[in-house]
Amino acid sequence: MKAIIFGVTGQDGSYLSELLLGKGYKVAGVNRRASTNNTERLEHLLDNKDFSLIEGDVTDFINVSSIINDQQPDEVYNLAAQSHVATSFNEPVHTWRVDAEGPLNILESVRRYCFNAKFYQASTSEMFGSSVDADGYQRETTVFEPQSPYAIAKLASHHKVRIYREAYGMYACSGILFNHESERRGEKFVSRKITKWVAEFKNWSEGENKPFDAVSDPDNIISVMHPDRTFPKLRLGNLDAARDWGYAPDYVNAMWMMLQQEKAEDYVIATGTSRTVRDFVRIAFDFIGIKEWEKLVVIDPKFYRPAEVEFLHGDYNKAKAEIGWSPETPFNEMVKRMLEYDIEKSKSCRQNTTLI
Ligand code: NAP
Ligand code: G4F
Repeated sequence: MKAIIFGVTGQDGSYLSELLLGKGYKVAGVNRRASTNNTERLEHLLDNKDFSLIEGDVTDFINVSSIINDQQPDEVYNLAAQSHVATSFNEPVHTWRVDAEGPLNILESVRRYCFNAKFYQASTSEMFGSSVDADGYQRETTVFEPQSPYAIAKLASHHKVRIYREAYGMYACSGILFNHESERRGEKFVSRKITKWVAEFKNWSEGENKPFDAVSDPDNIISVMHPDRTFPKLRLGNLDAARDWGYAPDYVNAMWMMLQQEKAEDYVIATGTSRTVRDFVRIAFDFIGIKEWEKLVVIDPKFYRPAEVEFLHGDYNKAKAEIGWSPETPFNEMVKRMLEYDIEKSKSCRQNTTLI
């Protein structure tokens, strides 16, 4: 079997590559040219004889259609996106090109040049926006009320996938994935921003022999032993937003399972548990033994969004019943893994900095 992954350099692209290679697939990943190395998450796969990288950009139809035509894949996974919701308010046109036109370029290329390939699109719980069913869940039948340029572009693609399935008879489906995080999550998403900060703070405060004063300076934490040494507080936006957070490796498994069915269908992939950003912060601080975390956090209006999705809570019963998927990794275990990874990473960065 041969798969193409658009968005291979991202969090999900790296886990999906591992999963498919483990199942004996040949994997071709499409990555954009960049002025710096963007294959950090894939370093351990670059020598695998069944793994290859092809330069490409989903906004370029000629490029995308040549890749599909040359490769003749059995499965196509589109994970490529401008995936940061806050950024989409600053770059709505770019977000539309990548997140709405990009999937159309791939769908149309598959239809013309490789009709029997199965296609997976990365749809998102952001499409629900402010909509929730009376029982407090979002599911496949919930009305969509997108609240951001990102969600609108993703919703356009979601409908296009349905049209290519219903009108042209292609095997095309969307996973409506709720938030999923990991040690490989981008550092500007709130989960990783928190675990990275908590890890760096732990290492700093231990280096300072623990005592610190977080009250006398509104923006910084001060070392009591060396008052000239400070550490910036964690700056966050809306702590009341609630998300249904799962673990990314569990979620890429669902993508693959969706393409192994007789008939293409869309599925919600979630954990069924919703927590606030405040809960995430509290649990992360708890792991390093800090209860009074409020003193270490600054609420910064810069991180509030012009329009917010306040509450996400997914019902994954259709996926459980029809494709046999359920989440496996508990929330606290996920936060622990992210923190342990960031603590080690921050230690090695400090050592390298000292060496330089
Ligand atoms: P991510 O880490 O931001 O990865 C996005 C990938 O898309 C990166 O490889 C990026 O390449 C690539 N990309 C961006 N613009 C491109 C372009 N013009 N042409 C080709 N590739 C391009 O996102 P993720 O967390 O892995 O998420 C994967 C997909 O699932 C995305 O479509 C996202 O919108 C969707 N999704 C994610 C979540 C979640 O919680 N993680 C939930 C629901 C849906 P560079 O490395 O060069 O930037
Ligand atoms: O981590 P976030 O940036 O993720 P968001 O906006 O929920 O989007 C992620 O999940 C979507 C699925 O629902 C994906 F489609 C999308 O691609 C992406 O992966 O923000 C989560 C919440 C928001 O309510 C935000 O307002 O955290 C709040 N938040 C509070 N302070 C913050 C911050 N978000 C960020 N990024 N940074 C903050 O400082």
